[in-house]
Amino acid sequence: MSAPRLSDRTLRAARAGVALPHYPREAVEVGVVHFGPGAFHRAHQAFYFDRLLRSDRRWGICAVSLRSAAVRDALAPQDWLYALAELGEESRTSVIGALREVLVASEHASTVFSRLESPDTRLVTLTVTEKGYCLDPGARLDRSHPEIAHDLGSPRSPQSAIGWLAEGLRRRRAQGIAPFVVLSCDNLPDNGRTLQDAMTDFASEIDPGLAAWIRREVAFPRTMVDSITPASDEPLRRRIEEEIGLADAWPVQREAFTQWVIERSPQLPDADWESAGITIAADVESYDRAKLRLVNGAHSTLAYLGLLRGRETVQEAMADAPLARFVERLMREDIAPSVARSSSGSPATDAAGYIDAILRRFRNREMRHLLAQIAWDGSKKLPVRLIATVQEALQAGRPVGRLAMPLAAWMRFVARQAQRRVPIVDPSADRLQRIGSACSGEENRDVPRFLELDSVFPPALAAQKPFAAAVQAAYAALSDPMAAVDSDELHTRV
Ligand code: CS2
Repeated sequence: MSAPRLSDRTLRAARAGVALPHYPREAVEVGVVHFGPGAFHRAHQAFYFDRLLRSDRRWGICAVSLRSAAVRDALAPQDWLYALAELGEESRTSVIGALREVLVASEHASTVFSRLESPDTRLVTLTVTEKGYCLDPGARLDRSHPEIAHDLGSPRSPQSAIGWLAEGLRRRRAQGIAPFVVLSCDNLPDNGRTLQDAMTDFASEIDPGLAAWIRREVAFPRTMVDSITPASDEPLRRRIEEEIGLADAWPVQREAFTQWVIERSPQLPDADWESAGITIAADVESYDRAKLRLVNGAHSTLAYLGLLRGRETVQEAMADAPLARFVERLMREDIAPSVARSSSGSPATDAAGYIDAILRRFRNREMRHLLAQIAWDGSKKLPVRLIATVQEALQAGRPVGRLAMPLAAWMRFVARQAQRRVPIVDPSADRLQRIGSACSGEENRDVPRFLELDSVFPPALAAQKPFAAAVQAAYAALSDPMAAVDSDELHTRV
């Protein structure tokens, strides 16, 4: 017989050893509206709000999914409860109670608006992935993006996260309600400013007064979020059912390590953020630079090179000794010099120690993190994770041969997917499919086609001969991916 379903009613029957919400859930108020209730939000921000709720009941979450009903349908019968497995040397499982509701925006627009308008809503947080910001290559709003074009035409019935935020803010302003604080929790450099720019670009098209008000009154503190969150799978569901003795349709898992840094801002509501484990810092820049370039840059490198070398998970890629050595050298010799030094106690002050910790995290044996998950959306991830580092290296006169390897590996990966007719998960999938299908394996024909993608490679970079030559050399070497990462000569040549 299968276990009873997790819910407020059955929670008391959970097995001993599982951490349960230590607060009366019925007293929890909604103080946060969150866009994008995927696994990362539920494993990360919701975990921190769950901790805050132990002593402050204002921080319940109304989670909004723009279109998909999957999370809502899985969690509704569970009173929005779900299990979080933290995986490491000492794994632990807890039940998170911070979600108060999950709304599907396209079905319940008026409820979403009433949450956005409520003075109790003090924070709006977002995890909508890089592509959810609808940005152009210059990191400004892409007005030709179909959802943005729709929302500019019908701003009262939005489809994009930007459109929802703008309409929520417009309504608050019209009613004289102070704005909420907006926290972007996606892996974008200067995510707060980037979102604020996109919001003002949007608002200036529909109402310049609103745009000026957003600039002046709405705080968009910068954040850095970090915790490796493999997608939920059937073994996790089974494991959780066994551990807690209750069935959970959609538990989540992440590594035990987790970090959330939020920029200090006078508008940030008063709360005991630090006791929940959140770091409030004046300088988030050095944190997010180090995190995006080292954690995410190395992750994408492992993904593309690992997949070409027949590996399936991060753990397998790290057990592939030449590949692990390559990634370590890339981090220490090529990326670390571009990670700003700071006096604020951020990880950047100790790049070597930070890298040691990342390598340990990648080797976490309790996790099964698919390289294919990291490989998604490469056209949006590479500019932030690796290309910015390449540009700085070239400016500083450092070699870029090693940094060119993951870029060339991405090209080979795209070509392989296209030629095997495996769908490419990427907002530029159609274009990548066309380029990939036309690839012949010859570096001087294939690489220039990819370098023409100006949303990935800034034209001024693509035009630099040493850069194009380094990518071509790496691409040629990757005709034999097993030998490629061992060839040292390649990596030092510019
Ligand atoms: C990963 C990230 O899927 C990916 O692209 O690189 O999700 C990574 O696990 C997190 O940013 C770690 O904080």
